Amino acid sequence: MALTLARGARIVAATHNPGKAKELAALLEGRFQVVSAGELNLPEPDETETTFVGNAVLKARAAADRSGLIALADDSGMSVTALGGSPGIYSARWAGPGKDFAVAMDRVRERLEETGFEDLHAWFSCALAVAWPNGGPVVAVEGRVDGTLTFPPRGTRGFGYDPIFIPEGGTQTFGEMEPAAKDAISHRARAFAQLKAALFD
Ligand code: ITT
Repeated sequence: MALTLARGARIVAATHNPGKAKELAALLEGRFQVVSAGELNLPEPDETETTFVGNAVLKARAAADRSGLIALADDSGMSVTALGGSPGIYSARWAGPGKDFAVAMDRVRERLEETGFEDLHAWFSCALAVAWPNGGPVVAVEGRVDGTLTFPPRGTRGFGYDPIFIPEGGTQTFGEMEPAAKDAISHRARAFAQLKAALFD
């Protein structure tokens, strides 16, 4: 039997990041009954894997087995070409324990300054994983959006590194764009489209 995620299913969104949770809720568009990891008091597992997909699977697996519900997890980040792909899977960690993204964005700027700002190309990646409880199956997909970095940061919308990232073909940063405009092209939306094609009835 094909694996499907039926309309109306009760699922847990396995994220503790409010910015992500908001975007995931918009993408899910009322299709499922979504409870958050916070509402269920689920612990945040250590992200010990070395890829976005690995960490998304780890988070979905942990939440599904803890909650007994189908779990959707997101592991994402921004990679900078001139920095050899950093911060990548360490994107959240560059903001430090206070989760201060002004600090993280400044760290990116400082590291780029050392390279003479010659190459400002960057991309966002998003891996989404759905895991069924009790050691059940897991499905993972990955989406990406390329763009250019700009300093100083611009815009107060979105979250994380959005104020320094201009998607390819655009002029505004993700931090300046309407949420719906970001949702139309983002790494998260692109991963989500694949999940939809693979699993939704
Ligand atoms: P959970 O693990 O609880 O979901 P987290 O914030 O720790 O939350 P990640 O380990 O996946 O999640 O870290 C991803 C980081 O990458 C996130 O904190 C953002 O700073 C950044 N990021 C991911 N998607 C982004 C987006 O759409 N816009 C801006 N920054 C983004």
